[in-house]
Amino acid sequence: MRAFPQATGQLSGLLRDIGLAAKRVNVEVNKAGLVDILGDAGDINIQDEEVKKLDVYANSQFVGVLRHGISCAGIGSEELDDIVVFDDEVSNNSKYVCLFDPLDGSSNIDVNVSIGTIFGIYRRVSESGKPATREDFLQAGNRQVAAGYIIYGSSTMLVYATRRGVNGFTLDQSIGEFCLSNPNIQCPPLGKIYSVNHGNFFQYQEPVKKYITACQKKDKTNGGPYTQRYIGSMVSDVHRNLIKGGIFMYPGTIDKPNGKLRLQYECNPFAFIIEIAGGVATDGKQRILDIKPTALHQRTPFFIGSKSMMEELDGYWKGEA
Ligand code: P6P
Repeated sequence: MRAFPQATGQLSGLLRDIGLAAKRVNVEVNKAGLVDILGDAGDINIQDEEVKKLDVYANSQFVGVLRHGISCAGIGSEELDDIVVFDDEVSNNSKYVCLFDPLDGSSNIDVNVSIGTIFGIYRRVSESGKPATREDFLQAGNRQVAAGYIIYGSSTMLVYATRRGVNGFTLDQSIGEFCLSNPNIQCPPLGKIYSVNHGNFFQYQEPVKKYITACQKKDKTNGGPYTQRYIGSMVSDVHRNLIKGGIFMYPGTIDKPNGKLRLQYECNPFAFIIEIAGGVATDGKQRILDIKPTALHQRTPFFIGSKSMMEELDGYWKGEA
């Protein structure tokens, strides 16, 4: 705030609201299994996936804090079919909208694998003083003003990026506050970890298969050997690669040419973060952040990570390697 005395404080307020919801979700995630919050809520969400109770709880927490804050005019959520416009006088005068996946990797809840929340924040393009509109939520990722994630793991971390940098905060449970633990995170330009679901290998396009095979053949003479790590929880896989260096891939397949991951609230936030940290994110052909969304829940093939590894992959896409 000192650096920007003209700032209204709305973005800081929005991030504080997200931190509050994250602390509440963290309490439930930490005791999942002890209370009847595990298992399926019985519903099927728009992704045609069984909705687990923790998903529903997490979604309600993020919608609730953002609706009652002063900084957000509306939200788009992986759990909700359509956008939610907070049509009240305070919200209609708020500067931002937020897109989020309230609990990504929820299929891992029952087996105690780390899961996470992913969010992206945009300055609204619709007229202030009036309700947010659909185009507020269909902006290209390069219009984000901030993006981040919370990882509910061995410790709970909030990592977020603005154009000034990427910073990580670890939840100190004894005081209930996120404390700066990872200032100015930079993604190492060289990595030795590649993350991909090998079960789909024979469904991937040739450039992807060639790159994966090249990863397997790395040794001490050409920057390897590489390690394959795939947790199956995107927040965990991308967070590890952000800190240690590496590449995460969720390519399109014969069955799902656009892959599985969602552009607006999974890929765009991570693409924003990784680029601010010095890495690269594409759909195989173009920057993720340059894609103009046409639908709230659209999917995209997703490749993200260390600059040098992404450049090597790009060589295969271009047919040069
Ligand atoms: P697959 C979790 O369900 C998720 O959306 C991401 O967090 C994760 O990276 C991906 O799906 C894993 O999908 O098809 O490899 O199991």
